[in-house]
Amino acid sequence: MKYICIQMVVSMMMILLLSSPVLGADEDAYENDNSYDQARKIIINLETPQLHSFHEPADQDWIKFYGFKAKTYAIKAVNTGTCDLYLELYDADNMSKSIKVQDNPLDPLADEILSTGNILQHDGIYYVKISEAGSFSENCSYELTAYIPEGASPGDISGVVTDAVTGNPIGDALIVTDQLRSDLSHPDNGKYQLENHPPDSFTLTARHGDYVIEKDNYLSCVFSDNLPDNGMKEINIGMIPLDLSGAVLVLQIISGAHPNHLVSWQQDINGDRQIGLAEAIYIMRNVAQLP
Ligand SMILES: [Ca+2]
Ligand SMILES: [Ca+2]
Ligand SMILES: [Ca+2]
Repeated sequence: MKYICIQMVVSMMMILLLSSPVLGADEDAYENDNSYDQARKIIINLETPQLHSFHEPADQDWIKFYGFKAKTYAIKAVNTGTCDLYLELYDADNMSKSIKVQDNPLDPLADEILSTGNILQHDGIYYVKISEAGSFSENCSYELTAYIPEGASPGDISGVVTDAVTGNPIGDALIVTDQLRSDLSHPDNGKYQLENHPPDSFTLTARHGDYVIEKDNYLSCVFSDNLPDNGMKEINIGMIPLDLSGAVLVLQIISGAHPNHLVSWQQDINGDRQIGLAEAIYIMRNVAQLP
């Protein structure tokens, strides 16, 4: 009896399966996702694309992600069929109108990349609606990815910080750049390293002193330079001490008695791109503790 019951259940399941409506072959795995509240998440920076299609004229595909303010995201739809892809970005805070539309005006079959640029006004959920512009195409499929576009490859900036008078390494010199990278030079050898520094132009500042009472021991230096893509930049820094030896060094440089190739103009304090009387007077005032 038991055996017969099981057999009947199996037979009924077979009948149900065979009589179920067959899903359209081109309906993608993310259906139903025809409105924002049915949107599927997309994983940022995942290389494997989501495979989507438009299986009927009314099909819309919605995805969502959590975006950070001022961060740039790219939503890329690669056209693997024959439809005109149309992308719209929505902010969950106001779904009445899209905040950006992406649709190549020249080529209906173009891949579309919607970049958020700097339009994300706050941290939060953002939606992207992908639909077909124009009339329905039978063969409509596309591959979808979302990623944070990275610029050119970072590089490294490194060097040694020394005392321009004695040539001895200086430890604990503070090296910072306007790209928000920093290091303190090594006490033993004066070396500093800024790893994975963003490429292109940067401004590096070196200073040394008592960081608690904000008293400088050396003239601070400012270097502006360009870091090539994936490149390396060596910047060795000879710092001029804010004491009599530094004042004498500057006077020697002015008189030509000291090669100034070790001391770059980046330490100038009055912006004339050279080490001169202004710097000597500045140091002397410092030594004499004059305002
Ligand atoms: Ca779809
Ligand atoms: Ca859909
Ligand atoms: Ca298009």
